[in-house]
Amino acid sequence: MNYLDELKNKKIIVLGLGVSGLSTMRFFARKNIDFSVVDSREVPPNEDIAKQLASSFHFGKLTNSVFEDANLIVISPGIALSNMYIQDAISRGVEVIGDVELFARLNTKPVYAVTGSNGKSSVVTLTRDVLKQAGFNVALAGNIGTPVLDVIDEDFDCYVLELSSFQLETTHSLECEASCVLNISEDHMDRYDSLVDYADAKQRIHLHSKLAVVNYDDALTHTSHQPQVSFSAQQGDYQLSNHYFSAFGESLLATAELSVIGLHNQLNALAVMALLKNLALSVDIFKAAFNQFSGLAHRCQLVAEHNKVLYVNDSKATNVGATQAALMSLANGKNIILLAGGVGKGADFSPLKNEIETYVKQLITFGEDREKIAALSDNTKQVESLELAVKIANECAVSGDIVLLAPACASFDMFKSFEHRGEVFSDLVHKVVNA
Ligand code: UMA
Ligand code: ADP
Repeated sequence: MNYLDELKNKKIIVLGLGVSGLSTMRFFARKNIDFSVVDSREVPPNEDIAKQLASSFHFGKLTNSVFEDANLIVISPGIALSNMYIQDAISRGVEVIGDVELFARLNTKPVYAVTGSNGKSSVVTLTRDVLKQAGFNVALAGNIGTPVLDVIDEDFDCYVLELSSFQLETTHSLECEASCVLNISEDHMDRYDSLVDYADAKQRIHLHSKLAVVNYDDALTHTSHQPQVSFSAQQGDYQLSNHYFSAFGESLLATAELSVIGLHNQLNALAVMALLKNLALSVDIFKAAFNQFSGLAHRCQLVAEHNKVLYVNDSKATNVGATQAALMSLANGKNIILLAGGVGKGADFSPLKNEIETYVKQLITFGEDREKIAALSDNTKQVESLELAVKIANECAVSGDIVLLAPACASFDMFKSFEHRGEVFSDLVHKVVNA
């Protein structure tokens, strides 16, 4: 019996009605597979569609009885496996998997998969661009926004998947041509007991991989999985040497061919080369894709230049590591006016102290965790809104400075998303510079 037929004989619950839940429901409906839906919210998103497609539904507080009849739960990434009702179901023998595991069980095409604390979206996008340049019909999906089951039925040559630790927790059989853990630094500490737990979830990406890509400089990405290749600024199989991207001692391409700036972007480009190693693509293909890559919105994006002050939107810097990378990449001496704050997700902000001392002339903090970040510097202003933060930054800035939004926090205390926060910032900047 094929797996789709097996699914037809199961009592399935789709748990969570966000983007992944919606995609999973639509997938089951396309395949004539019966399912129920559950969401812990009284009024979940996609409620109407769920009521149309599912055979039964439960919205609101979870209880044990909600899961009583199920033998397969397809859980959304935003719900932790440690949830007591899920643990109870698992102990009764109920199988709990994510949409990526469903994809893995049904997919027959090559997969290139990337995880890490920072740079995932940049790396998967550039990987997709290189593969396109090489003539492949390639789909980009996963944590970047398009759920994997939305693209499984189309006729792609291969898939590039961005996978979060949340998705990897419930993925067991994903076969990859190559898989990469880019870097690991604190994030989602409200969900994991320790950094090691978080790293262990990410390492699952290599479980069935033909090639593991590791960051030589970041021990938490190291694995005993074989075969493997490494990338690094100065060491490892893929490295930067004399302003060239080089592989196994051979200089391949000038780093100037990469259109986006910053050491972190160069490392991301090396990771792309390592990930695609076994395809043995020509240097010209990488060159063309690297030339054309203009970076993603809300990642160290220049919003305006006014009176020789640069205004940079790095709203996607939702953790400490990303803010450190932005400061190191952009600063020219101590010329940064840093706007930071929001929901810290239980993070320890102290690793930022060094970069703040070295590069930040004025720290302005806002949002839920503003006080914790303010404690990192003697020269801090705490404000109630991003609007005030931009206004004060503009008043402080002199020629040569950079006003940088790199919050080191999630956005949902004050904004709908990191995109929304970045858009508000850009609008505010345009207002003050045009005033
Ligand atoms: N929720 C409930 N009750 C439920 C179900 C969900 O309260 O019954 C809440 C969750 O706690 C969470 C929110 O609803 O706060 C969304 O959770 P979800 O699992 O329904 O999320 P989706 O809408 O399916 O989106 C998910 C990813 N979100 C998360 O992992 C939280 C999206 O990544 C991803 O793009 C999408 O699947 C498609 O694959 C977003 C993200 O923030 C961008 N990811 C984290 C990150 O990048 O740091 C991991
Ligand atoms: P992710 O999908 O992992 O969140 P993005 O490519 O969206 O990664 O970038 C998120 C943030 O991390 C941005 O602020 C970006 O400037 C920064 N960043 C990108 N690549 C790296 C890297 N290799 N190391 C550290 N920070 C990075």
